[in-house]
Amino acid sequence: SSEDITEVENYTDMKYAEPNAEYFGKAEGKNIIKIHLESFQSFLIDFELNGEEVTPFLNSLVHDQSQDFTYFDNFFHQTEQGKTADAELLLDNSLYGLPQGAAFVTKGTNTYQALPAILDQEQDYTSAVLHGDDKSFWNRNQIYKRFGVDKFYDSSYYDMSDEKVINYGLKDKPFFEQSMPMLEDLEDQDEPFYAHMMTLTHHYPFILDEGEESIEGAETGDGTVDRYFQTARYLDESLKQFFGDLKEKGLYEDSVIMIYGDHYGISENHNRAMSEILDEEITPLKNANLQRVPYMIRVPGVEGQGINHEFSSQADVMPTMLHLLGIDAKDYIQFGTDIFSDEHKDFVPFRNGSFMTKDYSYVQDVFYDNESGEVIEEPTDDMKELRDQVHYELSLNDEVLNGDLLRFYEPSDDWEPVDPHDYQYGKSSD
Ligand code: GP9
Ligand code: MN
Repeated sequence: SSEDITEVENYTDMKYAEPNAEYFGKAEGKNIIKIHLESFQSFLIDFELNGEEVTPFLNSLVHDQSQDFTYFDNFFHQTEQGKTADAELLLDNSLYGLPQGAAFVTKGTNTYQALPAILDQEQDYTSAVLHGDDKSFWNRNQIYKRFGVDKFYDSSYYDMSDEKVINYGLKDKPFFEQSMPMLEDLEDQDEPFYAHMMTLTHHYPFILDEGEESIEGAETGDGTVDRYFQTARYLDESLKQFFGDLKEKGLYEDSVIMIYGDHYGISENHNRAMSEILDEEITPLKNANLQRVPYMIRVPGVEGQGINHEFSSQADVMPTMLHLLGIDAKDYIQFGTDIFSDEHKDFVPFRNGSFMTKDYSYVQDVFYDNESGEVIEEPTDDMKELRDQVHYELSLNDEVLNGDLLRFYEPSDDWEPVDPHDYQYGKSSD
């Protein structure tokens, strides 16, 4: 009911972080290219296998200051069973997924006030998702219409010949290559665009066609872990090619480029091989630490910070983007806070109620000291309060999704509820 949404609003108002004047509005009117790194965990950054970097291109974005990227090395995914779909929900809505199942599927007809719709209403952006899989996967074709995604370039727009496809869909190299004309079409319009590019090849079980590996795999004997590095390199090479193409077509310099990892690729079933790779035991605390995924952003005209160590997470992306565009996040229901704000809330809730801070972590009902890795036998009142707050936050989130509460929320007087009938996707008619 509207009373329930008021309780949520009171909480998100309390958590809200004021914009940082140095960043507020700096991306206004710029094209935004958001790149999804499938199953990419941050331990890959700077990781060397057999004395060689696995992801030299991404590493260069992190370390070459002249590229003006800011890389968040303590950024975490917060996904559950909805995997990619949960990450999408988090990034465009600052809402968590559900403890079970995928909200994309079970809450596909809810009311949302998502980033694509806000950018359209506030600044006339055209939004697009580009992905080499069928539009029905994860129920995207239904929920995107509630997010206000204007164009959905799914597999029906791409050349999906056998040699270009592996595993779930189009290989990343042909995906980026074939996406260029679509980006140019978006560029040709009068409005700025927000394009979401979703890669696919670096996905379990991490397979490539023969001759497409550029590096040897690892040698733990666990095929999943061993191949993980080879598909990561393939993804890295596809990005290098894509950046080259963007620059060539004049789409790079003046665009916001944002890169994020959606969720882990190596599950706890592979702890033995991972302990060999990392040369340390994979304890529950270590496993929580491995849930880091990359978040990198470049805003034209804004100096990159290099590596930023702020503890942050996927829920923070939407308020960060809004503030960069000069739109106050305060009007919207969001559980994350602006990463660049001095008031950014630097605790990271996981979907299962565990959470991390820069000093300590709460994993499977146990508090740990981050530095020593030791159990904190007697947590302070502050620690227990934060644990309770995280649980409260997650329960409010679930009320929003289960009660479809955004139906009762009006972000502003001139907000127009998104009408799914305004959107039609897919080249093939249905
Ligand atoms: C499929 C792709 C994979 O389209 O997004 O989803 P995942 O299995 O990672 O959730
Ligand atoms: Mn995924």
